Amino acid sequence: MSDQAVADFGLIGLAVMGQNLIMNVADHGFTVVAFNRTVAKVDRFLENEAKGKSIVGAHSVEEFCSKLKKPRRIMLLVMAGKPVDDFIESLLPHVEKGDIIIDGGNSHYPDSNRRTKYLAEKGIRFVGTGVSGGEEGARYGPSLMPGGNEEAWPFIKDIFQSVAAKSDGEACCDWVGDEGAGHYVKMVHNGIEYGDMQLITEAYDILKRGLGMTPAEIGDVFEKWNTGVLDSFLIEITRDILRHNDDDGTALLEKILDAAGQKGTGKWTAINALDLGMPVTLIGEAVFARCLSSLKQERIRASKVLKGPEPDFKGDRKEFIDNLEQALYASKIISYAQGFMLIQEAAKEYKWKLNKPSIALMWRGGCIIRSVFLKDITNAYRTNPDLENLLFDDFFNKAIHNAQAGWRDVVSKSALWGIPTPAFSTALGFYDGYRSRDLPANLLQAQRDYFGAHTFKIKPECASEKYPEGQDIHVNWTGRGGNVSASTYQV
Ligand code: NBP
Repeated sequence: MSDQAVADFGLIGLAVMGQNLIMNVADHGFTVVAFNRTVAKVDRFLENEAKGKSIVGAHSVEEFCSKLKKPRRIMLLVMAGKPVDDFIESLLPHVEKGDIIIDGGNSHYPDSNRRTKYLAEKGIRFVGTGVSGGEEGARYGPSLMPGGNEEAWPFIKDIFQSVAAKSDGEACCDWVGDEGAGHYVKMVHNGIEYGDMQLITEAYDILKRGLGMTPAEIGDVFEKWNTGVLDSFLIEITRDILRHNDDDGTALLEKILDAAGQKGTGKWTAINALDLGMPVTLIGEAVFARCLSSLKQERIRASKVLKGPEPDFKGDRKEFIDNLEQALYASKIISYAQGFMLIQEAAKEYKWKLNKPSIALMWRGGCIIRSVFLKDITNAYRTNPDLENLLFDDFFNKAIHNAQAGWRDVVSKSALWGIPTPAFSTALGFYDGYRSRDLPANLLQAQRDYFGAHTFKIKPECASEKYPEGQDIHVNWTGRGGNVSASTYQV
């Protein structure tokens, strides 16, 4: 090993995430070598933020690699997409078999599947890791969700678990699974984040339009909620946002244009749910709610011509606010249950061994969806790692039953008042569908067979010689069609 090889860890990408993560790694006793495409940023970083820390710089990829102990542990924190592939290509001439390349950007999991295979063919161990928690997380403890080539894990576990956030003394980082599993789990995390945020905005809207409360009053409600079952980072920041006044003494929130942006991870989750045929309805609604919000000009025109009811609150306000807390809690349980249904299906479809208690633990601290609630999910999956659905766990089963009356009150009143609650409503719709032994899909099957000869199966208890159990049956509903059935299709 060259005597230049002083660094335990190398990081490429000196933007906000990279700089903060380097300092976090250095604070935990590791020597880090830093590199960036725009090389001038390396010296600037060394002379400022990195000064006095066990951080060295490199001015070329070759120098960067020569400063790393073997096996080299190299992390990329650059813009997702082509820059990751470009850096991998530029590293290849300077790394050797057994070295580890980690992509910590927000990469789409199929890219990580591809990179794991591509680099394994060259003897390089690839890791695609989800990193959550933004700037502060990177600096003081992110949630880390690594997946890829498992042979890399023993070599990076120590560093990753040292720098990750801790929850009750446990690191919010564990091995997720093969190929792009780490980035997949990060994608679902982001989807759930979309859902949590949408639910919070609906609660705010109901308090504002339904009960006529001011931002400061709503802030007090969120403060109280943050001491109970909803205790979480997103409830906490919402409280602070509601209390943030502009120079004129009014809430800045009410001046912000109501047109939401998105970067795509919620959409990826919803698309994947459709691909896998999983009813992840709440994340889907959360994405569509952002799309609807962005049609601002069209909504202004519609508001002038499309009539609806006005909120007309009667009754006990405190009781209704408690019901709203329950509606938020119950909907959140549904959203996480749906998220884990998706993860479970992905594990089957992509043949990944995904560890559900570890995933819940990784989300408990450091990341945007961190909450007390995730401790209960971790407990549920630790008690029974093969739990079919979160709603079958005793704790969540009781919780959803207790919350139900309040949840139904909120959804029905909002509908009567004309206040949109796509996430609350879809959660309740899912709950009622999931707990229905019989759904009207029999009629759907009959319709499909009527117009397209798509066939149906008979209920086992109604099977007969004419309609044998398990067979694809086509009926000539009109007496005019033929007896040929179409090939069936599945989601
Ligand atoms: P950015 O996503 O803004 O990326 C900036 C870095 O990418 C710089 O080092 C830049 O080099 C490099 N880069 C770019 Br831009 N184009 C490049 C190219 N064509 N070739 C090589 N390098 C290129 O930085 P960030 O916000 O720190 O995020 C880093 C990664 O972490 C991203 O994938 C992001 O999605 C993910 N992430 C971000 C957050 C967050 O809160 N910001 C949270 C979690 C994950 P340059 O200096 O030469 O321009």
